[in-house]
Amino acid sequence: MLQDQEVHAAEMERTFIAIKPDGVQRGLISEIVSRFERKGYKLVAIKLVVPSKQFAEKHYHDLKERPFFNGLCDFLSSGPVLAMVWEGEGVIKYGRKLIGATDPSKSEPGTIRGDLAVVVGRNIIHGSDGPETAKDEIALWFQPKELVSYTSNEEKWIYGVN
Ligand code: IDP
Ligand code: MG
Repeated sequence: MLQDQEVHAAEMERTFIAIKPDGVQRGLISEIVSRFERKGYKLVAIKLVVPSKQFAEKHYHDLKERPFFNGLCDFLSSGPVLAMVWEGEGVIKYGRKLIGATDPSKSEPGTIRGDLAVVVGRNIIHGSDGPETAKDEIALWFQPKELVSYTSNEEKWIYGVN
């Protein structure tokens, strides 16, 4: 039979979250990081990078037929992006909830985009939309050795597991 800790570990998932150049330039890093941190998710990787246009095109490859693709990739590669991996139970789906709808004019108040952004082309943050994308995006942005596995002292209080 699985021990509590093993069940807990098996349920852990990781998602790729990035603060786009507009969020970085607007000084919103600490505000955004703190929302994930205070929720109880665990930061396992973080770095500030200026992606090349080619890299941005890889990241957004599934949108290449969309009319805004070129402008979007120009924008993502226009300045520093804060790339992160966050870990926690249900973090992929709930991370998207914290972020809010793609178009900030439709995002609920209380969400990151709802509270901090106005237009879809400058919606300050990216989050993986499912387990497969999360896996692909983490592998695109980070080398395995950049992902830090550790036990947070808070976990037993967040999950109630000894
Ligand atoms: P998501 O970021 O909420 O997952 P996607 O549909 O994957 O939304 O689109 C990726 C990004 O492309 C959005 O975050 C936004 O910056 C941009 N985008 C999406 N739709 C439009 C649009 O209609 N006009 C301009 N930019 C858009
Ligand atoms: Mg998306």
